[in-house]
Amino acid sequence: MNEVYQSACPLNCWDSCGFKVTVDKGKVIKVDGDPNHPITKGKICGRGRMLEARTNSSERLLYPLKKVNGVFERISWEKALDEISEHMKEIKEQFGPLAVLHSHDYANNGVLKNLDQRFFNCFGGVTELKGSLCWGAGIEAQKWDFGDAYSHGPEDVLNSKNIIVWGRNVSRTNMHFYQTLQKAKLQGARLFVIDPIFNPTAKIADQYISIKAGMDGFLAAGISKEMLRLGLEDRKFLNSFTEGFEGFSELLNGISLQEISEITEVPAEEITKLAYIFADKPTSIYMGLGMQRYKNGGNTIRLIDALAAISGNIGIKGGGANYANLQVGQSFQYNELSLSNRKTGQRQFTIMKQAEEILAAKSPPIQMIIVTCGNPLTQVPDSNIVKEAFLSVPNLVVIDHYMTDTAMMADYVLPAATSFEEEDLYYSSMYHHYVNYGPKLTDPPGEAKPDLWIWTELAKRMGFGSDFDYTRDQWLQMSLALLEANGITVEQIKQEHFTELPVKEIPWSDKKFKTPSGKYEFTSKLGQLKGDNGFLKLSFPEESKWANPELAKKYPYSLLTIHPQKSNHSQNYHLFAKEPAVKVEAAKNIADRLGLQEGDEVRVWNDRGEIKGTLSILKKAHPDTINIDEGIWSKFGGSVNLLTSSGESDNGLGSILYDCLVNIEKWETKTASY
Ligand SMILES: Nc1nc2c(c(=O)[nH]1)N[C@H]1C(S)=C(S)[C@@H](COP(=O)(O)OP(=O)(O)OC[C@H]3O[C@@H](n4cnc5c(=O)[nH]c(N)nc54)[C@H](O)[C@@H]3O)O[C@H]1N2
Ligand SMILES: Nc1nc2c(c(=O)[nH]1)N[C@H]1C(S)=C(S)[C@@H](COP(=O)(O)OP(=O)(O)OC[C@H]3O[C@@H](n4cnc5c(=O)[nH]c(N)nc54)[C@H](O)[C@@H]3O)O[C@H]1N2
Ligand code: SF4
Ligand SMILES: [Mo]
Repeated sequence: MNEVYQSACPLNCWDSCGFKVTVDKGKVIKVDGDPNHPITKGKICGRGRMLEARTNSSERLLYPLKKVNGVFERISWEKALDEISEHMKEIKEQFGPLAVLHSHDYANNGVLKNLDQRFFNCFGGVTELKGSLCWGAGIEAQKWDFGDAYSHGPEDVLNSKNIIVWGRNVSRTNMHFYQTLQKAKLQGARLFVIDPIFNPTAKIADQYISIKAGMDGFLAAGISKEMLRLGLEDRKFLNSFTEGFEGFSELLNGISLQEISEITEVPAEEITKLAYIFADKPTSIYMGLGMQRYKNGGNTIRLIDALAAISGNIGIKGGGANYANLQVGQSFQYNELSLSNRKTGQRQFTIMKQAEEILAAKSPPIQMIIVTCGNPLTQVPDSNIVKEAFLSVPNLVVIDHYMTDTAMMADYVLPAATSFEEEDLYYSSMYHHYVNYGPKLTDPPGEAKPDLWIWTELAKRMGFGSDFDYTRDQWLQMSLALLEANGITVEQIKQEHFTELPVKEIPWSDKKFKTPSGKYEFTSKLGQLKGDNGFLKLSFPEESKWANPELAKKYPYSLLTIHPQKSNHSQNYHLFAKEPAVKVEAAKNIADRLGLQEGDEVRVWNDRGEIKGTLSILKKAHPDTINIDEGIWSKFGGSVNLLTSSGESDNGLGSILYDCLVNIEKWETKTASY
């Protein structure tokens, strides 16, 4: 008999959907949306549905594996865990705990996935990763401006007169927001989409603004400049609640509208028109993460924040510089879960430069890498160096569901349970503020085990087993400690399947900011504390004709590597019915210039690497723009990160994945001429 259970999507995504999962004879057979979920209301995407295939695929890792003479052999859990813990003890003894690197990302939004940190802290503290490939530059930017990165509640956009979707691929990456946008439009809101690619959200916009990749900070500055020229700024907000406005205004005086138009490749009249739109309040900005993955990414987000401030669209209904919603994650108690006070030492590499740092590390050298919830060989920039670095380390342990490109390089591969095979709570700090319950619905196949079981077993062997001697309920209770006062308990969430977290619907409505001055800071004191002068800057992407004309001559095209429609990063490609292949999407002007036709085999390259694929012409993309979706495995022609740079954003904490110049040529002709 089939049973249907309420559950939750674990994937790293804006939407954090509620699920209805059908189980038949101990097997998940269908994943659907939960119509009772207040935000996601029964609708889910293909990636969510594919979790059924991800759970049941015959390619799942079923047993621990050890590489012997270059070949994987099955090994018992006992032996694998004994050997790994012995290696860890030896390494700690000889080199200290920092000789172990924990390389991870956030492939699973489960609260208890963070217990990996507890394990490593109890070990004495390992080399950790800081910053984020995903949203790091923008988070840091909003901390400088507002004191933190908070968004409005998901329904508040219905109060906006004008909505600016700025570099967010809403219909593909944030489907429930797309539905709310459609509703807002029906109610009369005007929608503007700013993006180098004419994406499906642009199709429903009242106006699409096509922009040169990486130049959004200049556009925001241009709109601010026009607002000041036309006297459209919100003087009351500026005078009462901000600091450092004079510095910003001076910056704007140093550049003309004409120059801004030339740099952004947006006509001056469009910039002026946008100044009026921002003055016609409330105007909300919904930023995506694509546009801050550039060298100037921090300043880009800061300049957009500054525009929201000048126009007085902060802390009001229907407004906001919406980027991330860290209030959601801050509801949970992570200090006690992670036991950070157990660290005896600390060393951090940025996630972007982990490979270079591994290769350079001397005191101590990296002797072991443990990879959890991440696939660095595919997802971390500059794959050739990532490969070299990971292969240079004597012990590589990868915990995953599948034999990924990273797992292929490992010395030990440990098979993990999927979200339907263990109990956890799921939330995302990107969009809405509900936490969802995911019960254990089935047993893992073969000998696959939950990550938490693996940490617990390793902890026992390492001599800190008592720090892991808790039941799932106790762990979950620990994570909810801060919420008890609001009456939120494990029992309640289990019963109700989701719960609303006590966060502000309209952040900053009291105009009390979390900055050192308590005001909105155009000149950031936090930035100054961190060694920057804190001023807003008009700066270029690292790889652009403005910053590096020589490079731009050799590599004239901007390469974006945006998130794929049907896969969450690298997680689904191997499960597609049709074998995936690299699709190279290029703006029409490139095809016209080079005489390329739809369907041609092309090569895209720069000094870091090359990739081959099939050309698809984008009729409406911004000139000189190319896109190859990220996540594709090497066996299918990837990864796109063979081309990307491991540079760090201006504020040090973000990636510059889209700050990437390339060239392109037809490939068939090339092979024929050899
Ligand atoms: N289908 C799907 N959905 C996902 C994911 C997935 O892998 N697949 N991943 C999830 C995760 S982890 C994240 S972080 C989010 C990301 O969600 P988004 O921020 O929506 O995704 P991105 O693909 O990073 O890029 C968004 C948009 O930025 C545009 N863009 C790139 N460069 C620029 C620029 O310089 N200026 C402007 N204005 N726009 C630019 C791109 O053309 C694209 O339309 O999506 C989540 N949702
Ligand atoms: N070129 C380019 N690169 C990018 C991006 C881009 O836009 N362009 N986007 C960046 C962004 S926004 C992000 S968030 C990162 C994502 O980077 P990653 O998180 O590394 O990517 P994923 O492919 O989602 O997942 C990594 C692995 O985690 C495994 N996994 C899933 N759940 C679990 C679990 O519960 N336990 C364990 N042990 N493993 C699990 C999956 O099987 C998968 O192999 O990629 C970044 N890289
Ligand atoms: S991947 Fe995102 S949109 Fe799709 S089901 Fe999961 S949370 Fe929902
Ligand atoms: Mo991400």
